[in-house]
Amino acid sequence: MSLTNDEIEYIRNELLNSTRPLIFFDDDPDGLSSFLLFYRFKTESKGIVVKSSPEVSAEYAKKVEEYQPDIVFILDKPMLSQDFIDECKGKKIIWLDHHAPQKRHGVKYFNPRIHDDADNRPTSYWAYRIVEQDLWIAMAGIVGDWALPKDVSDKFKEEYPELLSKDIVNPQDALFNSDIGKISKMFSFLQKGKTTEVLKAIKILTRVESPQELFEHTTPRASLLYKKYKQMDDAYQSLLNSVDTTDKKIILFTYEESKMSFTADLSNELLYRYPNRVIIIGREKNDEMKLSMRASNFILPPMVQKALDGVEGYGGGHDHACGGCVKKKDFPKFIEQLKAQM
Ligand SMILES: [Mn+2]
Repeated sequence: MSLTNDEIEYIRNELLNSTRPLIFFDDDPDGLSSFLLFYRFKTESKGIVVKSSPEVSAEYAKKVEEYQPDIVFILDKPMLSQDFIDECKGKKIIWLDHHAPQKRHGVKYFNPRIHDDADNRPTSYWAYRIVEQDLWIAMAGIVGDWALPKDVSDKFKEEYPELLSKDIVNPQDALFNSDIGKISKMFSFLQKGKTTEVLKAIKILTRVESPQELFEHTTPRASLLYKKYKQMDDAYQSLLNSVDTTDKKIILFTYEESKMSFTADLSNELLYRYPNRVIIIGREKNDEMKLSMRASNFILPPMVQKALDGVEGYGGGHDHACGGCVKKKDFPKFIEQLKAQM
């Protein structure tokens, strides 16, 4: 069992009966999609995108104080500061997420993994189950989080065969090889860049009527979005094209701090295109390399541990996605020792 029908109905009623909801959401396609679904169901809502940190920190309590909502929703954020909750002084807060379950006081917390740890269907999936409308927006968020739950994707393929063909059965192909995947990418790229521009784009997205409008940019507002997306995509493609793929074991891409906000998009796409290699994105800072590593065909943590032998640094994480940090001077040694195990 995942989120129960009672829980889904509870959240729906709270949203429906609210008069001035304030919604904080994550700045990825899943977070944006979840917000758009809630907003379009309850247009009195106001949204605030929470960028650059997985946590809704205490500082955001000021926004609550300023806006005076009757209820606060937190969507797709893995963490919520207890100070934020305390500073909201008893205001009703509903937090819907699908990352590792957290414990907080004074918040109504909904997470499918509390009931079933294996169920990490995206927040936009649950948001769709709550509002039961705008399936195309939900799918853009779901696919963006590398998921393709059977119930909604079957329904979507039925309604929009041109956006997702029946032959596509795994999440990677949906993301990189379908038109709903392109809409998902728009959701990602439209949230990059200057905040004022991002807010404008989100505002337009709340009004777009159909995937066709967005995709074929049949209205001036959709053309504007498409233009913004295209600018970001051009920058992204030039980064992607600059990645050296001659090494058949490891794809290594390093960049200087502040230069880029495409890390996740880039590593996901490289992993999709080169499933047999280890993808390493390194960010240079002072005399260190901060690493983000991905691999589909290797279990990374033990390999990373071995590669750290005689290297100043640390690393670890999930089977197919790890993080780490090593001194620049030891970086070549780390890479050699990683390669030796492949
Ligand atoms: Mn998510």
